[in-house]
Amino acid sequence: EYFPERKLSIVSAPFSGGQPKGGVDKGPEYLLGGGLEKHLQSLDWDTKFDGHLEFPVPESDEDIGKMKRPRYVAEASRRVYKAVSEAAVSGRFVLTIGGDHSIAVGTVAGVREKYPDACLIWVDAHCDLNTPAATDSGNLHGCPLSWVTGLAKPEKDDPFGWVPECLDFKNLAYIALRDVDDFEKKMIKEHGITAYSMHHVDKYGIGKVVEMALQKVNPDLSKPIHLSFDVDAMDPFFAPSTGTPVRGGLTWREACYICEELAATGKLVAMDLVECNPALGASQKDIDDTISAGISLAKSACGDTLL
Ligand code: 5AB
Ligand code: MN
Ligand code: MN
Ligand code: MN
Repeated sequence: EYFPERKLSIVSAPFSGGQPKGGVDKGPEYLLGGGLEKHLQSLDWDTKFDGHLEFPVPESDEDIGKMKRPRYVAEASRRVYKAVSEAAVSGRFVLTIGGDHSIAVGTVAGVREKYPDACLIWVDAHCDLNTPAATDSGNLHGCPLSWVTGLAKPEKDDPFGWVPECLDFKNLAYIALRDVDDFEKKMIKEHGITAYSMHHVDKYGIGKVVEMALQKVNPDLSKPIHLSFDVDAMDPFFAPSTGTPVRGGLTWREACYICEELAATGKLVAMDLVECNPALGASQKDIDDTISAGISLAKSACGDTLL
């Protein structure tokens, strides 16, 4: 058991520079406003929240190749990296709230500072594995895993030069995929990455999929687990307020189940909760639903057993 004293840090990363839509930087405010801390405290966690990280906007930030806002994103994720590694090293469970998924460059690197062998369960409609050369959109929230896995090799003076190559493909498992770019499909095959799409969720059921994912990347549960949860993994019916919604996703319960099951291993050391965008959605209800879904995921990951 990693956290007998149930101490937890909330790292707030209100960042939107990894994609073009405003509002995802308001995710943390809404999650906290929705009572996130209180809910975790009611599960007996001692929560520490030291305010929102700040991300300086560079004076000029020309595209580098296809990369949009490369300096802004690289510096933001470096700040997330520092905050996350500090929280992890202090012996607390680290809950990082975003923000767009580009901040995972920082969470993945930060968590591995304390837990170098941690496996990563990436729950998302997307793989977020594009390299700067392969990305079609140039949006860096679609690329975070390329640097930490070493797939992308920063050149000299590249703003992402700070990123350590810290994640082995054998420690990565995807769940809920359904919008995967050709390059990413190729990488999954070439590197033998563990990947369960919605097809697998339908075929085997979510219980079996989580079991198989753990069997692949953490067979005897000897390693710590880092969960990176993009709310667009859920079906837009449950989490409509997100930047890149894709139909045919996880139900509310399937999404919570993943978190519950990982919590039950006793090996979960960190969670990212990203891509809640309260500026999107057709109504107040869409926003409220997305925020409550996010809070439920965090509660599930923090050991809410329902009974
Ligand atoms: B998210 C796409 N693969 O690279 C790209 O929401 C989508 O963090 C990326 O998963 C979605 O632009 C990034 C088409
Ligand atoms: Mn996504
Ligand atoms: Mn994502
Ligand atoms: Mn998205």
